[in-house]
Amino acid sequence: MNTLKVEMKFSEDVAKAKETGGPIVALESTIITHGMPYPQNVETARLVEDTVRAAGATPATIAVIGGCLHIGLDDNELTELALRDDVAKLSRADIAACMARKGTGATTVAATMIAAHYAGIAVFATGGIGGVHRGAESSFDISADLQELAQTPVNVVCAGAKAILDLPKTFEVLETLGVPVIAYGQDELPAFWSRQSGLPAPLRFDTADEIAAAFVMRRNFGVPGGHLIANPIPQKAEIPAETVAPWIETALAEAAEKGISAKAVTPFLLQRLFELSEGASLAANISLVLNNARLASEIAIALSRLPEDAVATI
Ligand code: PSU
Ligand code: MN
Repeated sequence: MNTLKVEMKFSEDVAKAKETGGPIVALESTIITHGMPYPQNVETARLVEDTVRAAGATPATIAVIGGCLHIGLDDNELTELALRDDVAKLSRADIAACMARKGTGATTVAATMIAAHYAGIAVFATGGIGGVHRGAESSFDISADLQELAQTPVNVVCAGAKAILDLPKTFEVLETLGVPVIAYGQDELPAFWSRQSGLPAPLRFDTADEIAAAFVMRRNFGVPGGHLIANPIPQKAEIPAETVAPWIETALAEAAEKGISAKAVTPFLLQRLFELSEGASLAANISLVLNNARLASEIAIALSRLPEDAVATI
């Protein structure tokens, strides 16, 4: 039954970093295939990888290609993913089915966490996690990303949950699930395109070392699950919440009118925001992802520097 083994391929750089115990930052691929238009998607993916390298870590962009779980992509693979419009959006529910059928799919936050953990990578940078959609009281649309954070031990660095969501409900659910939600360097949770959400952060940390220590302490204590680190978008790139709000209202109304549901909701809203903002939402999105890649690299480096005995139980 050889064919039913998980087929996993490390890129050369990632294999080398694994051998030497060097810091690695996992990166998702749904943001490339379903989160940004071409060619900005592939340009951003490359920039994010360069940012991780410049910060002293090794990037590992994750995707399923022809059934094989790739941990680290080469430029051809990255470009092909970015160009194709038939790539599946994979989450916990369907990543194994995609691998069994030898399919090709991009990994969401949830699926990237699963794959990163399987590959022994504890830090992951993204843009914004999925969460509780507005109107979830009737649609029940709550991203699988939240459950994943509750069970898979990976540090997920984001700029908050995407502001198209119901942010108070998203953070309520994270609290219920026991996920440590950490604002980086401020007291308030950030809101993706904006630095402020009006919601107080449950935890605040100001250094990567503190984040790494809290993560290892949680594991050593035997508490499963990940960490969510909410890193505010850089000041010069932020779009004030009042500016974004009407675009979100319009996009949400259109989604409802068109009956957009399930996996299509987030990509539809992001694309409409890009159009309504005349590209401003995308420019902000790119800036915040790069900022998250920098912080994730610092956390990966901090983790790799912890003494052996501190991480013995990982
Ligand atoms: N962050 C971005 N753009 C994105 C996403 C995150 O800046 O497109 C993706 C992530 O892969 C996340 C997904 O897991 O959106 C959430 O989708 P859903 O709401 O269907 O769970
Ligand atoms: Mn959903």
